[in-house]
Amino acid sequence: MESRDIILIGAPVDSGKRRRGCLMGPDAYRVAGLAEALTGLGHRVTDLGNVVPDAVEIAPDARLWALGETVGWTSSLARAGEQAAGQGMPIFLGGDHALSMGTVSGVAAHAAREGKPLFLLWLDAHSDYHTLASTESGNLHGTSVAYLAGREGFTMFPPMANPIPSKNICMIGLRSVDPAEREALEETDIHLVDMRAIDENGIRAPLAEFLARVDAAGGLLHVSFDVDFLDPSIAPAVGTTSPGGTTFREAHLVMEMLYDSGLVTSLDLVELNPFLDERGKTAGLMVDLTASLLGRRIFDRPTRSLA
Ligand code: Z70
Ligand code: MN
Ligand code: MN
Ligand code: MN
Repeated sequence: MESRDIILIGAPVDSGKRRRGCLMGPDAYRVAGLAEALTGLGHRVTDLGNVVPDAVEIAPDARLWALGETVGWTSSLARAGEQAAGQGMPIFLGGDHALSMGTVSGVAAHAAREGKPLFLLWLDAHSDYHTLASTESGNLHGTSVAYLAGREGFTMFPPMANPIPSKNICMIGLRSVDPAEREALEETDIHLVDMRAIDENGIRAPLAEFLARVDAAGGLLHVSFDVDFLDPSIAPAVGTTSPGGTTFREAHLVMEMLYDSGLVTSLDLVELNPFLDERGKTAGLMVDLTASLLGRRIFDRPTRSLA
């Protein structure tokens, strides 16, 4: 099995929405044994500790919650992400989903330097495709993909120097999309896999199709894994539960397929709120899923026939 250099980077971002607690996420992953699980699979693991946000001077905006803090995180995490992507496979321990504006823009800068296209797999109940103008909640964790895709109006943010083409983005697990997001998404080439599609056709085919495109393009692949991709019955540690999410089995299959593809070059683990967890259940599941993404398996396939 291929052994990788994995770099853990804590991103205790809690500014992307009003409900607090995601800042405890990085330590919950550490306590749940993420580094040990990955070392046990033969990987080399370095934990760089936690990033802090840059200090920025931005006037508060009554419509946008904690704008300055999120802008500060975006610039500090972009630097950390670009640097780590040059040294191994970064795993960003969130923190809420606003952190991806920084981590993915940093990884995108690295990909551009390598001359390779970056692909983005967004595993989430939500599309996080609001602009600063369209968000009704003012919660910036709901705007990350719009920023990364280069949508207009993020004027207070660091310019997105390497926007990700919409055809390189795939969202799986969708079940909570606001009307303004939906209208905008329908104008793009973003590959949209909602829960109905998963119910009707399974989760395997659309993921396999996306991975084949990444492979054919010789691309780098960033996976952004929101805890609410999972059904809240198995992953209760999220601020706003969204029923009807993916099952334990679907999620493990996704992770195993990602491992088999050999394409994943960086990963965000976001929206874990340990304050809302049940005896570490969600943190432990996220560690197990990350282990599946990095090679943990029941048997090597194909399974031998007993006949
Ligand atoms: C809604 C908004 C959101 C969680 C993302 C939801 C955004 N579209 N919520 N992740 N948990 O507020 O913009
Ligand atoms: Mn999200
Ligand atoms: Mn979400
Ligand atoms: Mn929200």
